[in-house]
Amino acid sequence: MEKYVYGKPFDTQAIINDIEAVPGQVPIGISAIIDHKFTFDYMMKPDDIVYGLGEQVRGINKRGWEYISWATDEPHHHEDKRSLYSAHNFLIISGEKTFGLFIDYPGYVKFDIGYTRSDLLHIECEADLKLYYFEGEDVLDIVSQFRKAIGKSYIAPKFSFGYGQSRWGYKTKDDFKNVVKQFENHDIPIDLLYMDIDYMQEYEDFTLNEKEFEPDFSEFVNWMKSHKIHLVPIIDAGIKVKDNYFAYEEGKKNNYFCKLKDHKSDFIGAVWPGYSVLPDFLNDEARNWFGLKYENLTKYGIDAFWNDMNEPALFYSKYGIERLNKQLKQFLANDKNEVPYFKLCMDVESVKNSMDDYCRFYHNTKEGWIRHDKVHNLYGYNMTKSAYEAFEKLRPNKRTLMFSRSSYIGMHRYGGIWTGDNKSWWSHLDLVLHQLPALNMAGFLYTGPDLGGFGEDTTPDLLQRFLQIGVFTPLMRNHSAIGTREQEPYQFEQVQEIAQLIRLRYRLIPYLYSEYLKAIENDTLMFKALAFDFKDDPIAKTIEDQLLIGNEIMIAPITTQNATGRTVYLPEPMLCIVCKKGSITQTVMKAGWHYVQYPLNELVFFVRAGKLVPLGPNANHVQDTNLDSIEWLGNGTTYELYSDDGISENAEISITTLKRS
Ligand code: MIG
Repeated sequence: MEKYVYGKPFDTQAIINDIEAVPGQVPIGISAIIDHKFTFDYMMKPDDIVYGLGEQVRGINKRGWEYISWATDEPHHHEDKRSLYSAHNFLIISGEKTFGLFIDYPGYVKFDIGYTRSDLLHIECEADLKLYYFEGEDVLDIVSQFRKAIGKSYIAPKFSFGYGQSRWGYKTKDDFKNVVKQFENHDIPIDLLYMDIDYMQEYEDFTLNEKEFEPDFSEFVNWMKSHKIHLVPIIDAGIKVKDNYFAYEEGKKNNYFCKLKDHKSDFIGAVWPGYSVLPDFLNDEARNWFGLKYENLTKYGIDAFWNDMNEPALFYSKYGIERLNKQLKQFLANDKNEVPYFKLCMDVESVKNSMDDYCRFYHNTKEGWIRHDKVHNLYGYNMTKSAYEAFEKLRPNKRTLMFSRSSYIGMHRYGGIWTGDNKSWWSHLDLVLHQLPALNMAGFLYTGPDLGGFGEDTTPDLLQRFLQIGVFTPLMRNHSAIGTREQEPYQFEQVQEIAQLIRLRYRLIPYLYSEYLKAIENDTLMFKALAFDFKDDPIAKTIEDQLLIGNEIMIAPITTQNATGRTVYLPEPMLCIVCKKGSITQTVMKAGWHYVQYPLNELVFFVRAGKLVPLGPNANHVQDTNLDSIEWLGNGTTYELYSDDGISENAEISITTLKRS
């Protein structure tokens, strides 16, 4: 790893144990600074593949499109987008020359990866950055160097490997209890139940809805506990502007919110609670203060959270609305009765997540006052760090489930991420496969998509296909938006087919958790593109719809409607595992291309030759999963199991070699 410094970079703390900068130029490509703009250009060979960039749209090979690192509340993950919620500025160019780059700049960064010119990789951002350059034997070697440099990933509590049910719209105690009862009645495993913004009083962070949850929230939490359910409340970034609301009053008094240019007045944006202020997570005291507020929920025994709206999302701001008001007046005063419709729409749309607003507020950091746009991508990262640091005090020696919507590299030490507001679309199944390896590269191991799709109406077959991927992702959560078709498994007549997938997930938990710990411990990937392991196989390099999971499994999910099978490429001989109604068959397959049947009501995947995967007995909760009896998948002889107590902060990991008996 080599480090190059340009201008005066802000310390993002992405890299731990930072190294001395090397003078001069990156040994590859051409870097330049003109008018305080940094550019890097590299001529790619025709066969070069570009991996990385974490949470982004498009393929595993990032080549052929332009991407922008700018954390955005983007509910339309269409292929024409350039930014989603996170900024993961790490990429690997793999070809004749294989190298990695980490652009440690927390503002706006553009990556033109063979978009403008098919042979040109062009990166640009403001000239205040650290650039890390990695050379290595291959992709995996570079990934592991990078992962060592950014520090160990957050280890989620083991219970978070259970199935989670979520829906934006659960409001009353009974809404929540009914979900649990339905799962119990249908004998479907579940460990987590998510509470979206409606549990709060008027969307005020760290409050409980007075009618529903005050004053007997303890009772409710205990009811859930007795049903082995962990509640997972959401926390939003914005704090409602409201007199006598403790979070607002305390933060205002102590100057914990982001300020306007005068460094005195609070910046006023708007999110769910209406006008809101933004905690200054880049300020140590403010970050510390906000984190300790989670105590309002941990004191009831809550041990799991998700952080939302922390790009930060802005529906509008006071300033944007003032401008829009003027524009609307002009528009209404137009006596020609002509409607400049598109302009009107654009004016209205432009108040949302506007660059004007992001340039309007400031953070009070150790390095002085800094305008938000220069450090935009660090906001969600530091919100999550705020919680993590507080959990060490609020829940000493215990792991707390925490995942965030927005992130930057470095946040992986404090929590996981989910991939935001996907849709109930078939194309978003492929998106999951494309994102997972890149997320792992950036250090995010505890991750997964909204299964079933968040926006729009799902269908049972789509949900099943989603779950056939979700069986393998550490975060396995079914989540949907308010107003969409309800998509809990029991909403469909196929409930038992769906339940079968979740049951298999629980039987796989000892294995999945083991591979997850392995990936963290050894700075490796839990999800790999085939090309990462089969680097000399020219076909493996082109496969974008199959993934390797851990060291043993390969998945080749169905991602198209009505398909009952698909072509699968086996880079080496494997066993095809077919799970159907509780019984499992294993068939040896030769390397090469196959057409594999994959009906809707089965789970089909592959175990690599000479490997073994332990399947435990059925369990309806993570605490009841075990390997007391094992059904072996694969034709190997041993499996190296990583395990720990699943809950202590610095739990010792034990490594056991399991032998097929
Ligand atoms: O503006 O809290 O991505 O998971 O259900 C939408 C409501 C705000 C966005 C999150 C989604 C969550 C929703 N939130």
